Amino acid sequence: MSQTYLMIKPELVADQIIGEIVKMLTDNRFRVLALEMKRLDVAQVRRFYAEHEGKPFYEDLVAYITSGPVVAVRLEKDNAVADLRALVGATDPGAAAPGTIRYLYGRSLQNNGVHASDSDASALRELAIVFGDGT
Ligand code: FUP
Repeated sequence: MSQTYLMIKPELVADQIIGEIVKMLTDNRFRVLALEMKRLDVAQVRRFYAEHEGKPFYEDLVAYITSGPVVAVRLEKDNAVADLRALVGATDPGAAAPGTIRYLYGRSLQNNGVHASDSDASALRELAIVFGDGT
């Protein structure tokens, strides 16, 4: 079993598209180990997206993710990272495969609905930033 991190971004939380996504996760045999609605602060989000620091979209991305509460989800499954990336779909919703979360609920490259960790190392790092080291 491995863990990964899914984050429902502010525009979907504002529109209350939460249950639909959690159902897709459990229907696909992910176990929800922790789930919390929270407002992330700027320092947390800057660390979270540190790999993108300096890119043209970075400041807008940080402002957007801190603009309202997110729903943070700690998930467990065999092959969790790759399976979640497949369920989430491509970064740009316009390129996401039909049936994926971003295809269904993403609106634009920036407002693409959800975040999913891209490696086991990223998952551990991101889970620690958002949840701390506990469960
Ligand atoms: P992903 O791993 O699919 O979340 O994608 P990236 O790490 O490449 O991008 C992180 C976030 O930056 C995306 F969710 C959306 C945002 N982004 C932009 O706003 N503009 C870009 O050109 C690329 C990414």
